[in-house]
Amino acid sequence: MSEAMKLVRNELGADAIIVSTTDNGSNGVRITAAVETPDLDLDFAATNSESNAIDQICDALDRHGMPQTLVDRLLNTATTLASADTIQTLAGALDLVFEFTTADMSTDRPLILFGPPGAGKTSAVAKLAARAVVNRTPATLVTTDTLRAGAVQQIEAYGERLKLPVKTAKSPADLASVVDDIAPNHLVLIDTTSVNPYTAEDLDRLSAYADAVDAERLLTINAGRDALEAREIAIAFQTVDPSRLVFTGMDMSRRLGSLLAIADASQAAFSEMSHTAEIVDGIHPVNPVKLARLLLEHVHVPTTQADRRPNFGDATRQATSWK
Ligand SMILES: Nc1nc2c(ncn2[C@@H]2O[C@H](COP(=O)(O)OP(=O)(O)OP(=O)(O)O)[C@@H](O)[C@H]2O)c(=O)[nH]1
Ligand SMILES: [Mg+2]
Repeated sequence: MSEAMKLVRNELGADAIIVSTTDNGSNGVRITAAVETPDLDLDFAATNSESNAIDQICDALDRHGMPQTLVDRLLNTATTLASADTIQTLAGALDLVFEFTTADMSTDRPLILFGPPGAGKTSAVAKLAARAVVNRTPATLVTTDTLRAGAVQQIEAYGERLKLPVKTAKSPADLASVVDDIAPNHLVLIDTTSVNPYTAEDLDRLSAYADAVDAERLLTINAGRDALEAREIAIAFQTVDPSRLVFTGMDMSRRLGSLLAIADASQAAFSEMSHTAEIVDGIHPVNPVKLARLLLEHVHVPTTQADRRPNFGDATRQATSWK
């Protein structure tokens, strides 16, 4: 036995723990020993971090308030990714559950923005136009909003500041011919009259304009809505078949459940986010990591001014900014 013990110590070191011993009579003794290796310690720590990450994601999703079925889907997906990094785990789950595509700023197709009243449509058109100016892409603004008092003047003011042409279309047929007349190397950005999503007449009017041109359809909605209400709004807008989502007012909202509820119900891709009323550098593409950061960031209540602003790391702030 003492000889066998010496062999165990030589093989496994002084920290070896004897699990069992058996006397095999004339055949000698059998000793079963074990040792805790540093590798085993590391594995154990990683497992803890992974479940920590899932707990943090669970807390964050709860706090943002969103349909339970969606929370379950994200958590199930996050669990399969099994990473110790909370942001990466949530980003991975968001990437698998939702689609992310930035607004196509090539001049191939016009972009038409629509959404409920005051959602930030006209400002978003101007913000995308400002991006085109920075990228040196020629652009033309078109508005079909000839209904709201002052709407044409508002977009003309943006056009004047950005030194871009602004055109007005009074009917779907008019929109088709206005867009046809614009030089093909121009990015065409189309603003629309606001739509009450629960009014068939409003939705029909919007559809008629959207169908008049072959444009990328961007549903524009301000953040901070009740998630269930937002979901119903997205379902109502499905008749217009949006392909991308623009979220505005990100600076005025800490509960982001409505964003995920809208993306889930509309089946449209996360595309752009605006976190300021300023036009220049006022809109940014969304990707899974940015969205994950926002969802996790907003879990704590910010206490300083610096905390209040989401960190859009790749944003290059321009020298001039104006509303
Ligand atoms: N803080 C903040 N304000 C915003 C943002 N986007 C738009 N706004 C402000 O929201 C208000 C409404 O914006 P508009 O772009 O006129 O909204 P709209 O959807 O075109 O409005 P209607 O055409 O009347 O339906 C304006 O005062 C904008 O400056 C944003 O991301 N953050
Ligand atoms: Mg408007």
